Amino acid sequence: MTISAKATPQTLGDSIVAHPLDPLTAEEIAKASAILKMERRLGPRVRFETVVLRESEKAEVNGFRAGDAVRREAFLVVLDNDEAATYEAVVALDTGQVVSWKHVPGVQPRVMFDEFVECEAAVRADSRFQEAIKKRGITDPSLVMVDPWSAGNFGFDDEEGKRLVLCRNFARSSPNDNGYARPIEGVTAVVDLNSMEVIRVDDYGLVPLPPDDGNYAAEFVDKFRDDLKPLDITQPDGPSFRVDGWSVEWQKWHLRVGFTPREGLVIHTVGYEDQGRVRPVLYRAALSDMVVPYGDPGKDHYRKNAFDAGEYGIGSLTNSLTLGCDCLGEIYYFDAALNTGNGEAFTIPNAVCMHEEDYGILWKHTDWRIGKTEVRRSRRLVISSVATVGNYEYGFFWYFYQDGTIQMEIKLTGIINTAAVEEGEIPKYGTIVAPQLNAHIHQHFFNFRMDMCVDGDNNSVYEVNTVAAPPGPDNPHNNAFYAEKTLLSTEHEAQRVVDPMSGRYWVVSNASTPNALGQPVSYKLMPGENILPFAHPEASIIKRAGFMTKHLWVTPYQRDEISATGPYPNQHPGGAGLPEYTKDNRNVENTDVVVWYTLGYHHVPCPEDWPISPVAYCGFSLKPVGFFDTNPVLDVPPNDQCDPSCHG
Ligand SMILES: [Cu+2]
Repeated sequence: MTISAKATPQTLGDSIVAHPLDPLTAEEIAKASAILKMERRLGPRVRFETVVLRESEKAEVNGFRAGDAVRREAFLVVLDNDEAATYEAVVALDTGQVVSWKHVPGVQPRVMFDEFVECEAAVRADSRFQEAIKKRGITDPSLVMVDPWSAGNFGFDDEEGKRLVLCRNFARSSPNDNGYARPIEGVTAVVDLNSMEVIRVDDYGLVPLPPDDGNYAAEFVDKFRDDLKPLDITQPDGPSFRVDGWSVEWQKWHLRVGFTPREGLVIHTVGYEDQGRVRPVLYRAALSDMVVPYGDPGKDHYRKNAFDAGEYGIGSLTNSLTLGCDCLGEIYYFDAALNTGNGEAFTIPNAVCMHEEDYGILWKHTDWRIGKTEVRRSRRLVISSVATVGNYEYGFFWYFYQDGTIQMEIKLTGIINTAAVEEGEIPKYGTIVAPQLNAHIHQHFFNFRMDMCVDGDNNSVYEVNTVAAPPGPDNPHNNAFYAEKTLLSTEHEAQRVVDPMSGRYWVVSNASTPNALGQPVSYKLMPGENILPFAHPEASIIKRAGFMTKHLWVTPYQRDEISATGPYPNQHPGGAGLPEYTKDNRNVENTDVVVWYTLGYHHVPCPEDWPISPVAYCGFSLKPVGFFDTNPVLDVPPNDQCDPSCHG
């Protein structure tokens, strides 16, 4: 593990590159695109889906020392709209050369932001669409909100090979309206994104617009509650973390922050300082993909599911965060440099927020015999970003605790997706959340890829279940129960689901560096709330998002196995990603393992979700179990503000 806090920075363009894992700078993005445009003579009909850092081989990263020359390569994906063809390229930024150029047949890159904008304009201008909305009393198409949905893959011959989106539409009386309050039920425009033409407008029949406007913005609230007193978070001496470029040190933690347009926030090279060295835990962690399958079988609602990372690029949809609103206190922000559709760079200022939070008590004990209490306060480092994907907001919060715990918490908010129903209709596959407004039942599945390195690369994964001992001579009082550890030695053995009733968790262990008690040093993956998909195994979405069917997957590290859904989930027929990676049932014992955790959040909507959902939470933790020899936070000092009487 390399920590580059004292690296001598290298200048590339106007920005500083100090480490091989630093995300591409805006200058590097523009340069990579310019090189590719020139070398491959790319015309104006070519869109840039991806311009990202091609991360160096792990050995090169681990061997990197501060001040070493940093080799930089960009990975690009472009779509030629005229040829309907996708190409991958690698550009060496140091030499200015295209080092690889490859046509990738039969795939669709994700839907790009520029395409959203152009697509909305094309739908509004289409005469068949204007006719369909006129039937519903809507005369101004410029006020219609057009939401392009990825088309999925349902094996329809006329869709084969076409780059399609399904546009679902909503009526507004002003641009400030809640766009999701009045679905134009039953009208779907199907758009070919290569030609940017509306190829048809489906009309499933008239349903009236729901009556209420569902407005929630401050200007629509008549009276705010008036009993909130100020709550200020101040750190007069500043925060306790140190930042150098993308490198962060805080309370024995060493890590790097990264960012990509597809995954959003990435955490690299996480280690914890212990016994005079930085002990590695995680080489790389990020959301690998996610999908939101909906449960309504009617009209074209059965096609509603969105791979928000793989199909839309959740990183490129990240919010620019605001101090005092999104984040309170002493905040450090990272900006994200990303590519536009024409390969230029743009920056999302304040894309990643980092700060410290008081997190209640860390540990405590009162010895009543001597009237003495020892208590310490817990603090956590929070590194987060929030993305807006159509109607929904997703916050991704990585927490680092002083005791070695790492936690991922997802915050789900925003506006639920809606459909209109006839007055008095009680829908089976949804909930009425406002008059004539139906919110369909759905699920949010996330998969996090965690390239583990618990005290080094030679790791093994075990499942731990707690077992009740059977009655008998060993258990004469019938009280016995114990934790049973089972090695998961192959990819197929390591495809597992949660079992809260057995207290199930999984541990990633390194037997080559036992702790002082002789136990293999380990981290456990502690699941939180979880669920499995309800779609039938034959459903298109189960084939396309096979990762949902297991909560745990383990693979041996392969540089290009990055996404649970494979590199091109958009309109993919299925089978890619984890099901394909694990086909050969490779060994995952005592090797460099990647742990993939699937997390399902089940959403049966309720009226309180409307017109905007208060944050719902879900997540998981990585906790040290025998990684340390003892409680690692005995050295956290008592709080300055602690009343002396507390200590007896
Ligand atoms: Cu939901």
